[in-house]
Amino acid sequence: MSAKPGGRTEDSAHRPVSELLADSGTEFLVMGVVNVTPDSFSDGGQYLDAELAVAHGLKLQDEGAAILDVGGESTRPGALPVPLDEELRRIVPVLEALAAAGVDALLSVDTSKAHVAQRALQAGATFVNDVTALRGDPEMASVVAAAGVDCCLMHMLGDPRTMQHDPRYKDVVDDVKAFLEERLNFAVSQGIALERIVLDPGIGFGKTVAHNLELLRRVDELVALGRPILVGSSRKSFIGKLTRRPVDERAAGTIATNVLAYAGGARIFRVHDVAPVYDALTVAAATVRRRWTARASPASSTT
Ligand code: HH2
Repeated sequence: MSAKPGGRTEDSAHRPVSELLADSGTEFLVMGVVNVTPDSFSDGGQYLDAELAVAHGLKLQDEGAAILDVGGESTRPGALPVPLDEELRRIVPVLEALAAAGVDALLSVDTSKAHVAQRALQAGATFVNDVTALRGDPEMASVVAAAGVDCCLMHMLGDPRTMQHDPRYKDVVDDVKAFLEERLNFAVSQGIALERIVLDPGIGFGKTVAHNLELLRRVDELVALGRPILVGSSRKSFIGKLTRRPVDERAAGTIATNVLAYAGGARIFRVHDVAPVYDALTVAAATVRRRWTARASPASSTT
């Protein structure tokens, strides 16, 4: 298992993700998506078997993922909630096996249920990715605070059943920013350390194509909140609407959104196609930061 720049070292499991970012040398982290679900919008059913999910996670790590985000409940528009036991049955064995395999990547659990988060933390996760930003379960904030782990607070308008029904904002960036600021203050008031918090505009969660593009174009305004911004645009339907590509042919569109968001100051990128996004961000980061590490290339070339 090779650790790429941005991956965690042996004792880094409990270091804040913001520290890992600062030490990454590239100032970006790629979060690889491991969906253990039958119905996720882009890869539903592909990794429902725990062994396949683990193999997929290991592959994503080798491709450059510094965080592996393991989820057992789809949040696609119209998705129905998954019972607690079923969500546990899907994700706990996968997290345990990844931890037992000694992965360098941080393990993240994509859940809005406090009990699932708690079990995931016992199984080796150190990052709670809660798309409800601590609103879905009243116990979630105290689970994250007590464990002293990282969490991601994401903006969503409504819930997955209703969020794409005519979403409206006064100004989408101002509204999302105000929401994230309020959630950030709430999380800190509940005892979650500021340096453990990552914020996410929730691309595709109650947003039109125009809303998503506006958020990507003005991501610097969210960066001004002072916390690392995570962007989860990977393969989402606005990319399909712009390119007319089916869900498994949206890597190029995904790269465009991530590189632009990186240039605007976003730092964590949740993606399905880790290898091409990692390469694109490596080149983007070298360009923006004027610093890079040259690696031996398979075929030497001077161009
Ligand atoms: N998007 C999805 C799920 N979790 N978490 C964060 N923080 N940000 C996101 O944008 C985000 C997320 C949806 O993508 P996916 O997991 O591929 O699909 P599904 O929810 O259908 O499983």
